[in-house]
Amino acid sequence: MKIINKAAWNKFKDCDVTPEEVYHDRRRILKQMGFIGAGALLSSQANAGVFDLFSSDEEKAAFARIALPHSKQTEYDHLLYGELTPENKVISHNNFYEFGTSKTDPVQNSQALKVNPWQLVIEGEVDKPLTLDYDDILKMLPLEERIYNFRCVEAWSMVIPWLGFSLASLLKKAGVKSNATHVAFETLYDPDQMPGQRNRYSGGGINYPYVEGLTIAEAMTDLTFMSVGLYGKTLPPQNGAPIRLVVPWKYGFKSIKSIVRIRVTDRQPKSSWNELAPSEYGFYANVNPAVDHPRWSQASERRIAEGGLFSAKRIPTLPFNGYEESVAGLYQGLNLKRNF
Ligand SMILES: Nc1nc2c(c(=O)[nH]1)N[C@H]1C(S)=C(S)[C@@H](COP(=O)(O)O)O[C@H]1N2
Ligand SMILES: [Mo]
Repeated sequence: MKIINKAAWNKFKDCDVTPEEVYHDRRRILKQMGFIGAGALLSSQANAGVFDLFSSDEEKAAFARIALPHSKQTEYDHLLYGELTPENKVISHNNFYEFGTSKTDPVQNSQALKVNPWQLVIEGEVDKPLTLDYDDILKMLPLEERIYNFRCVEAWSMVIPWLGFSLASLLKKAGVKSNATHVAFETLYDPDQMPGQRNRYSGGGINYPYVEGLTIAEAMTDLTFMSVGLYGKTLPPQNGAPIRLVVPWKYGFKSIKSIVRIRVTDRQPKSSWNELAPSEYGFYANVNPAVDHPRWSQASERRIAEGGLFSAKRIPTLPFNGYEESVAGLYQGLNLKRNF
């Protein structure tokens, strides 16, 4: 990873080209910006100026995906099954009901989402409540790449190289009080930007904002990840920019996107899908091939690859999505059929 070269940036900014020339040559500039590894270390103001030169939302989104410096964390790699899902699939086949309920709605409707400036509040049963802005989110902790199996409750799956840091390392910055039992998460609520939040039908019946929760033991285990990027760059909006949760041993709906609030609490928080249909979606939502969804089997899954969903290969689903050795200990004595 190249670190931004300040001289190169100044040259680009102050050179003689007019905005029109820049505009017409924007594809080359996008490439050049990528080449110098721009973004992560630029001030958001400098970013905003260049951002305005790009006309379409797709171009803005392409520019907005900034390369992020990171190290690779391989501790869980031996638990992976299958190859990496191609990036174009990871960022075009999504569930993000705030932008519509079909798989292609999020990529189509989310490109103008304003992720910078952003505010993430960490509050509740903590010693030191925190308010993080966009730059804090990307820079306050060293970024790791972790490749995880990802399994949606709808029985499709991917293998995704995420960038981010453990939730535990973030919560330690705020200091978790000893009476804490759970952690609650909340997605941005902004119907002006999120068409799915404007009425009950466009957003799949969810009572927004989308909320999720974990037990404190789940939150503090190392596997639980806060993602700020994938495939080496910042998250695109459709995957939950600027920051989302990734809990790889649970069904995908637990991995809440575009988070604005993390509240450490002393009671079990609400979970949007559990509220909507408690007989179908539990609070724990651990991937479990032995407990079927009332309307379909969870014994196997379609692994998304090149080609359409229905050309995807069917593979068996593993207990805890393959992470049994890392997390089964969290549930000792718990009846996993009842607590699905
Ligand atoms: N705020 C919010 N978070 C969300 C969702 C959503 O609709 N809204 N969908 C969930 C579901 S069902 C899945 S499978 C994953 C999909 O993540 P991906 O699109 O990055 O693959 O996001 C989860 N997080
Ligand atoms: Mo999902």
